[in-house]
Amino acid sequence: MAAAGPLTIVEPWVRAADAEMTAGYMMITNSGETDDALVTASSPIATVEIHETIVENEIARMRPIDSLVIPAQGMTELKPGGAHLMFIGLTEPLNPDDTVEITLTFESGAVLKLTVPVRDAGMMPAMDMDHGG
Ligand SMILES: [Cu+2]
Repeated sequence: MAAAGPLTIVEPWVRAADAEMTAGYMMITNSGETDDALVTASSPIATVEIHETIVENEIARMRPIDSLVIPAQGMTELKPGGAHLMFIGLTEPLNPDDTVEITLTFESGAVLKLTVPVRDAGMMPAMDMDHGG
């Protein structure tokens, strides 16, 4: 678990993948009195974007967003089917029990460096990863 000021990262994980792209998930809690927002995510192993999932005509699509608000006295969950970190152009395969270094930067200036475990997607509920291609 990593924390900076009022921000705490809970149960982060990255989906195992052979190549190309994958996604990362976590809960971010904010015990402070003011809203904050995740504005940048980076990793040595890929380009990282912040994505949200929107449903149009009953089809789920993902798109990059500039920031993800973490409300004061609240929390935001990045989860399959919702907001997530998108890892694009993986430089190496990710296997269960590997770890991924992730740096998160927030609007407040807070920076969190995480070492995140890789988990097998088969252990998680099924979900289509449709990026529209
Ligand atoms: Cu995505």
